[in-house]
Amino acid sequence: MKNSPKPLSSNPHLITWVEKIAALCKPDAIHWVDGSQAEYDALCAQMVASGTFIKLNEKKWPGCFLARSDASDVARVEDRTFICSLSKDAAGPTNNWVNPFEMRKTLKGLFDGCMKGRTMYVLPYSMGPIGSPMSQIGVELTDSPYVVVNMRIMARIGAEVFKLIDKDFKRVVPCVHSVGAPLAPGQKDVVWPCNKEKYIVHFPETREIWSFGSGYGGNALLGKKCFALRIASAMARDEGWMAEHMLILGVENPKGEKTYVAAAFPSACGKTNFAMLIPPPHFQQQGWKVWTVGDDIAWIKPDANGRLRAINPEAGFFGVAPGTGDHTNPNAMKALAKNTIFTNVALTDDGGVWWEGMTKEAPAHAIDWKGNDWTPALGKEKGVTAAHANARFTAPAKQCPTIDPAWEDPEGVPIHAIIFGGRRATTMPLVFQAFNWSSGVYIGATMGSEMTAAAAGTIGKVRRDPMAMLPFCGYNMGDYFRHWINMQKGLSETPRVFHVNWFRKDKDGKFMWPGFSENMRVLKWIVDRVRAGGKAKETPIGWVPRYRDIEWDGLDFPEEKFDELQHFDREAWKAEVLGQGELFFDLHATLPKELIFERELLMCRMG
Ligand code: O2Y
Ligand code: MN
Repeated sequence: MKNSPKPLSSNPHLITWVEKIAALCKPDAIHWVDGSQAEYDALCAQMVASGTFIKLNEKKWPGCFLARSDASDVARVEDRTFICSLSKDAAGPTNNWVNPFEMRKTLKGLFDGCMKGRTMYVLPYSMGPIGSPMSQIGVELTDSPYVVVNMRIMARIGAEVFKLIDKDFKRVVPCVHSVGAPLAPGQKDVVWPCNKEKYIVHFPETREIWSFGSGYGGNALLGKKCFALRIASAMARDEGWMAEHMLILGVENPKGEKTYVAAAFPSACGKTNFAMLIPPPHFQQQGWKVWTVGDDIAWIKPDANGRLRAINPEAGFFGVAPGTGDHTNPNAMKALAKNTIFTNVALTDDGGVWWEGMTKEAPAHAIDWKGNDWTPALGKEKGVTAAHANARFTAPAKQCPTIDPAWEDPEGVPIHAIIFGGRRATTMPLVFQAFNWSSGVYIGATMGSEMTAAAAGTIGKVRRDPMAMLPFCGYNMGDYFRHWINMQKGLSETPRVFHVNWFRKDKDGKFMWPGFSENMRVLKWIVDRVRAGGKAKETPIGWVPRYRDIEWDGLDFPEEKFDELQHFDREAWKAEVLGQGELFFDLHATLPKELIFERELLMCRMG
């Protein structure tokens, strides 16, 4: 090896493991990541020189870079994501399972020599604030400098994490990542190395992650979906906490009291927008504020008094750019205005970035995410988008104007309410509250969104995505539901559970609810229910607000329209409950009986 510097850790287990993986992957050099600004700047400069990064106009986009991925490497690859538990039943029918012994053989072949011609970075990271009792540590060995700089935004990395590993010998989740593109001597690298074969592999029992072939997002930034959800969900089940695909926000009322809410939505439901909600002017004048703790993942644990507290294990936002603009999410726009890495957005003629939905008017000319000339006419006439639909910004969370002062509190924030949501054109009212914890778990377990396009005959069919965790649960979904049921048993205070749907349509196919800032009205009702004994009406599906229970000042929303939006349609609900049974059928072997009873109770209440 050309370059094997002195390790930045004295932990003999870590050093031996790094040597073992280096012997397998055969990198040209090893770089122990210290996490400093100087190191970050040097890696960014190196990627500008190699063509992976384009430095943006420093005046308009200070500290920002653009990366364009290979056109075949643009999103998470669910069909190439594996849960390799010892038994197939432990992974359950909703995960891709491969026998771990077989998978280890496959990985050995794939990783043998896969880093030739490249540097292997030893990247230590903490998910959660350094030193928090709720945080967890991982070390990612990666041959991608793009991963290192993105991880520096998304997690706490570097020397201070090595210190923890050395001092406490805290258990570390080992993660090995390669883009799977070794270089022969003298071979010129490509701008975005990757491999058409991809493997995103999790071993929940030994708590290991191996990722091959992709340099993109959730496939490569292994602290995020792989660790903070798939591996952490298995750890959480064993240790009595919860790793959830949830945003966390705090609602401050005019008295200065804060109510924290964790919310799970499937993708394309405006999760980041909701996490950064700006209340309507009337609410602001009264003193209502919404604070952001996290936009994607929550680790939730009972404290010594039996109350649930949550941390955001991440330090940044890996947000979808298209659709994000000053008119939809000004807080996200401020968060990404500097020190941000953009991936697969368009490059404007003044050295800035643009994507569909950023501004009402498109620039007259740009370079699209594939590096081709783009004009609005191309968009209109040929449907060519300037940015990829899954284009991303990687932005530091601390730059968000509404970041909660307690977002890095090592003890986490108290969770008073849990919200589940979906994108449903019919059936689901704007908001309802579960009767109790187990009916709330049922609501989360049966949530889903209507499919909007894709395969013929699927439009309007509900894709069930329990707790928005279907692609992210590292074990059997039936056991996961049982864990949810069990979690309540040790609590002194149970968070209230709600379901929201911002997307119900009227008979003409128009959205009935304005959404965005106006969702504050729903949040206020939720806060009132949690804190101040807010009023509601009982229905077969749960507690619902009446018109007079919602704050309407500043919005012209007639009572008849609200009644239509909240309408409980018995026939539609009968079909809904039948549909809810389909997922339960697949999970029948492990489904907790509480959920079967909840379904029967719901059917009885509906008559
Ligand atoms: O496409 C990717 O690799 C990222 S997916 C993602 C990123 C940030 C937050 N959530 C998600 C998701 O798929 O839920
Ligand atoms: Mn997500």
